[in-house]
Amino acid sequence: MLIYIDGEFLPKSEAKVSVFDHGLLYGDGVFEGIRSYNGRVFKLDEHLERLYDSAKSIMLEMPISIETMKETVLETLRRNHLREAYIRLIVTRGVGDLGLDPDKCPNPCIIIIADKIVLYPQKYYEDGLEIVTVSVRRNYAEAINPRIKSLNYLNNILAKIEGKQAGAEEVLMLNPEGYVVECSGDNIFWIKNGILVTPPVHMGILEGVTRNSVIDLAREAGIRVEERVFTRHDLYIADECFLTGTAAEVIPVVKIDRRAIGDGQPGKITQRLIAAFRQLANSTGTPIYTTD
Ligand code: PXG
Repeated sequence: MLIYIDGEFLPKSEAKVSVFDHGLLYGDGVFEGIRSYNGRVFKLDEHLERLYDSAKSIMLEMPISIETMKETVLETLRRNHLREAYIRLIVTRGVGDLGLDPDKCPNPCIIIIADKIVLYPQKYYEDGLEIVTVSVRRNYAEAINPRIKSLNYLNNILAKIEGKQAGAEEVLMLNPEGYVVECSGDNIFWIKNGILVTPPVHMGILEGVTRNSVIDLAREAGIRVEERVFTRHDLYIADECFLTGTAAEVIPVVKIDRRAIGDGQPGKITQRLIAAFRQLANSTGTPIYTTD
């Protein structure tokens, strides 16, 4: 495996960062999780735009242009001969001293890891997931804004730990006001009387690339989509529920806090959107190899 790190492609054993890197010392940096299907990178421009927006928000000046970054991501995939991949793009504040001051870190560090994708078990898509609400709240937008895909994921990790202790693969997170926002690494949608609902981004969520694709696909299919505030009660009485994320794609939820959603089976609209998303992911994207 060859990993891109600060202008070089290095074998895994040699791809290392300094212990003085503020990404390690403070979680000071931003990242993206991107996927390629069948030799094409899915929604690469959207992921890069979110990365550069996250960097701008934390006042991290990107050392290379978005175009160069795009080409470097593609080159990393080529060097690893990958067609179906998971790409982790990381930009840290870089090396500084032991203090917090980001101004002491003149050179951000760019890392691109491209690996084979580990797929979720097929049974999750067929049977659906059971999720539970955790006590850990999603961050206040005024603290670490969830719209920033920052290297500081402790909030989500604490939620994940709590979920695993309850035997759940994914967890439902509320914002500080108690409204449903998202899961530890996925966005949430539900359907009632044919209307698809998901929280608006200002509620304190990551604006998922998969989320946005599913909203577009649903609208194209003539499904009404509403981005609005809702509570757990709305979820409990929903007809269908599903999660979206780069790794998960679209995954049905059949039980929330021990309550069966609808008839306790993956819903019809959910199944249509799973198929529509797979079709989109397998037929679009930036070609990695020019012969494609
Ligand atoms: N919400 C959060 C908090 C996320 O971290 C998503 C939603 C979905 O966004 P995309 O753009 O992927 O549709 C994410 C992203 C993992 C893992 O290993 C998952 C994410 C990030 C990092 C690791 O499960 N999900």
